[in-house]
Amino acid sequence: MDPSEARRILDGERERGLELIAAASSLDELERVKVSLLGRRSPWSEVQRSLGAVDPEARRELGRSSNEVKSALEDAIAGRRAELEGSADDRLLEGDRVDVTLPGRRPRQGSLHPLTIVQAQIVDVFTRMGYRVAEGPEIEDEWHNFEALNIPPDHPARTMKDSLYIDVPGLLLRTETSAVQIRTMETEEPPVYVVAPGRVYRREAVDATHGSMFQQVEGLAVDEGISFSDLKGTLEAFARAMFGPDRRVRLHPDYFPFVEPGVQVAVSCFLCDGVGCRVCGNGWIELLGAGMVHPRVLQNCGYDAERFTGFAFGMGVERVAMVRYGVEDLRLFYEGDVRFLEQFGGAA
Ligand code: 2NL
Repeated sequence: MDPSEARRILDGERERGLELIAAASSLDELERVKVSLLGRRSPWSEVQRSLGAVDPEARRELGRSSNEVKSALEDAIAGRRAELEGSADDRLLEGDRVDVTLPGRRPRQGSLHPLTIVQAQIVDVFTRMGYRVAEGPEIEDEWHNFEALNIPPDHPARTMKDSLYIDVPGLLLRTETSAVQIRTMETEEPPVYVVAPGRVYRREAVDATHGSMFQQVEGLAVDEGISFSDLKGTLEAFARAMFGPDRRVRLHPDYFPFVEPGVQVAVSCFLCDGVGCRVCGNGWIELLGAGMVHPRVLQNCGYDAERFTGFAFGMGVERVAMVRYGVEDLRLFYEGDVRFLEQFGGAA
């Protein structure tokens, strides 16, 4: 190769090379540019290889120029690489950027279960009247669940058909929270004013208004001089606190082994005020059972039934909640469907 031809190539490669390097827009592209400028098949390598045939005087001159071109290109490549690496970092940082001034995402707010709300409201009405809350075991013995409550051994409620017994003889899942109140009377002297909220279990076919478990609030007042009118006044106060100040209470005779007399309690409908509507039918909503505590129950707990009298009542929390919220199928309370549950809001 003619030395002047070689010089022309070196000058051209330097100029072309610096342009290509500056224009490289990625590290990959820069690598390709480097190979095309200084690789084995590059014009610069060709000049390098031709040096051997050039006479010594010119070779020294040309060799120096060739090395200069090489280091100029290498410097430019190193400079551009540093730029490209820097902007790759910048892009990464930009992509990961967090705007700390954005408002946060609110976590979804939970709410109390409607039955929890209603149970608390029922219990509240009575604690404000001076009642205390009593709790007890869900697995009971036959004495507290039946015998003490004047439910004799041959009573149909005691059969396997109606109650849920467990493997241990004589023990069963409590069928009403009365058992808790029996325990209270066994351990405390009158006066006794307690409410017993809790789960109770029965062997029942599951349908829109029945399940094998439901929640109950029972109440018990035993003192000197407690009369049936105290029961009625208490139930009226309860109905008004739960369903509004204009509510009236209606009592029908009913039978429970643990009370005498026993009554079925209905409240005037809070939607139609007792006229009759789709919800109540005839203007009255049957809500609970109650009565004067049977003297034998008081005696079973060691109380002097000549001196003390009392009343008791029991209601299903599901029943109260269904009436209160107009829910027509009790199973909705147990399916855990958030679309149903979130309608009751109360984060009390
Ligand atoms: C209902 C009816 C009732 C009682 C529960 C009771 C408790 C004791 C003594 C006497 Cl310790 N009675 N409880 C009385 C009458 C009715 O419940 O329909 N419950 C869901």
